[in-house]
Amino acid sequence: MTDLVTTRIDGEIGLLIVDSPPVNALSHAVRRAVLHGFEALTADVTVRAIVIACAGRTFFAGADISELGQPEQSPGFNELFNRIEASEKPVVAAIHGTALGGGLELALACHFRLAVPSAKVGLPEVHLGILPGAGGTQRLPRLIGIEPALAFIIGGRPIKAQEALDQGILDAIVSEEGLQEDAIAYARTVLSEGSPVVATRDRTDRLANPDGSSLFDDYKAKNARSFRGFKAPDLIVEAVQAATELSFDQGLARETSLFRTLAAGTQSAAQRYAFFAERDALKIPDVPSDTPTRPISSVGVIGAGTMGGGIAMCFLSAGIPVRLVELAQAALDRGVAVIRANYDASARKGRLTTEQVDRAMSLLTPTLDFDSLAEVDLIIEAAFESMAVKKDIFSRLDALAKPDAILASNTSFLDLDEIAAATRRPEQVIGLHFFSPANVMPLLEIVRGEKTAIDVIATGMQLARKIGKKPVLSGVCYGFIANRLMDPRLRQAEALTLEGPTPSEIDRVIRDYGFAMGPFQMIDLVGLDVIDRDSNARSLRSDLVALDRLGQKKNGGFYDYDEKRKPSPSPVAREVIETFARDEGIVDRATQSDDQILARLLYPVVNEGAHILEEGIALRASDIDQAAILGYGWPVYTGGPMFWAGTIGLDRVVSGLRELQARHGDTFKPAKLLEELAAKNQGFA
Ligand code: 3H9
Repeated sequence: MTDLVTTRIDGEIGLLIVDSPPVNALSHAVRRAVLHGFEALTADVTVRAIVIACAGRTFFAGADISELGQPEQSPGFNELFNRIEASEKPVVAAIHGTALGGGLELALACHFRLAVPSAKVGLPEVHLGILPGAGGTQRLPRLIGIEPALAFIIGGRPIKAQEALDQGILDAIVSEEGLQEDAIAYARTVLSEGSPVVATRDRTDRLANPDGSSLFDDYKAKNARSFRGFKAPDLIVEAVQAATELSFDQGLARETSLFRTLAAGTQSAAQRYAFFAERDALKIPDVPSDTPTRPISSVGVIGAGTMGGGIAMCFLSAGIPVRLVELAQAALDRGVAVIRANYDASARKGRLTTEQVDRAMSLLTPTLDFDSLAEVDLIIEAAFESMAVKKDIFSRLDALAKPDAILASNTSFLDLDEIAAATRRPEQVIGLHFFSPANVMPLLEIVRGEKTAIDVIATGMQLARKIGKKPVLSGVCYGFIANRLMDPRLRQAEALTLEGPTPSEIDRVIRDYGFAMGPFQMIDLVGLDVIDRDSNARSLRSDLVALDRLGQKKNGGFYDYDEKRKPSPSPVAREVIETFARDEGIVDRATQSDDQILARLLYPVVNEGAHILEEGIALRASDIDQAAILGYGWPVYTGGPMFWAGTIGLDRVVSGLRELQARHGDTFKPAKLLEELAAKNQGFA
């Protein structure tokens, strides 16, 4: 009928097939084509039931995200879905791939839902800062009940077909290969058996709620911690509550109004931006997506410490055998024991089965034999952060590794090109920079050296996804993207506390902004001796370390800790801060407003991001935002530092930096790029 929709008639059954690559998003054009095709089948008197299916890799992946936030064009989602639901001819949704967001909402408006065993269904809108705005919050509770619907919509996690069948979202699972034929046969059976056609909107049997509004208040209170900062979850609860208190049409209107509030807000704009940023990060202009990659079927990890062990776990969990190399048996045993303990903890929490743990552990070969690395496809060095140590390791690797092996360093700060120069194959050297704890944090910086070969970069990007990480490409500089970007926040936090605001005040402001913890909490957690250990200059941290205050692990750091690791302000740390301030000649200590604290800590981050961008270390501003969100837990609903700066206005950031420059010197001098964009009234995007 059109390029987007074709219809076919098979006896009494009309089949409507949508084909809008890559993921059949329900753009305005697709909705119009679906409505058109649907009306044609409805008007055909020979057709007694209708099957809706999609071609290509998946059922509808939801609304076209790039159209959200704009006025909805006709036909609107509800107009189309209500039309489908009101059909007198039974309508069957035939699902393969993923039915997500508006895609699942379309299926909920159909009278029957079938899926292949490998299919998944979900309402992931919450991850885009919105709520299901096409009937999902009204129809789903009618199908599966209130609390399951709340958990499903607020969790946003797609579930497998079998689970969806058990919950009552699906009516049947059909064969993997014959979806459309099976759906047609199902529709025939519906007709021949005269199965009742019940519109989801008319169902009320699962809506009983003896607890009234307290169920919803309790739900909000119970989840307040995980909802913290996000606007969508509370409004999702309100929309589902409306399903229990209002008629279907009134509930739908309430859902639309809440949806529009969220879709027009900054949080959703930021989260939609983050969705595309994650995908853009995979695109490297001179590394086309069809660049051949090297097979990686075995990995060597040098160093069984916290980083090395975490890195090894990433590969073991993905089913890739790992040789873990250490210098001494005791360190090796300790490393293996920690890996085992981490896996056992996951099993206890029900995240892994014991079989999965056993399988992962069976892929681990701990060894003191450095030469055994000669057999593996990829070697990742996670040794002590010292250039001499790393160069020695890489020259030894050069002598023994397979000719086509990839040699990677997990260095956080050191010059990858200098490390690569210790080998005769710098084109095979790459940085794979994991974030601690490596088995948990989603970011993997793929560091591209001056000579790193294209296929080695492509392999790194692909491998990252294979082990469940989100890669961001970085050029070589001190700290690469994420650490370099966030370093100014750390420095300014320490400088600021000398001027008056306490560590607890500063941490609170940063938490209020949306981070899970403030910079001082982070230093205490990581260990005061770990950060900046190469620097010999006197600092607040070195003064605390001199008192053997190493953080949470020993004697407290900026905070004191009780036996349950609960922090409290530390009189000793206060004394150290005051003494240091006096020695630095800072006498005028005073409180500052939250806005001043925020500007002091975060504007320099934006400025550093601008430098990273203008130096070409990051390919695009959104890569920097991804690195901050995924590596440092920068609140995703702000979009990351660069996007956030655009939302508050780059001119405001520039004038804030200029004020700080006037008071504290050129550390705060605005980057040229930042000034230029601010002058043009543009954002980084
Ligand atoms: C919604 O439905 C709102 C409604 O409740 C109410 C409305 C009133 N739109 O991820 P991939 C692009 S909100 C536009 O690499 P995969 C993506 O950018 C929506 N574009 O593939 C990429 O482009 P490129 C709720 C989309 O196989 C390409 O497609 N739905 C959309 O790894 C391939 O994507 C969701 O949140 C979209 N909806 O994963 C689902 N989806 O190649 C979002 C994808 O240029 N989508 N693109 O970079 C996904 O989760 C995954 O894409 C999916 C496929 C699992 C479908």
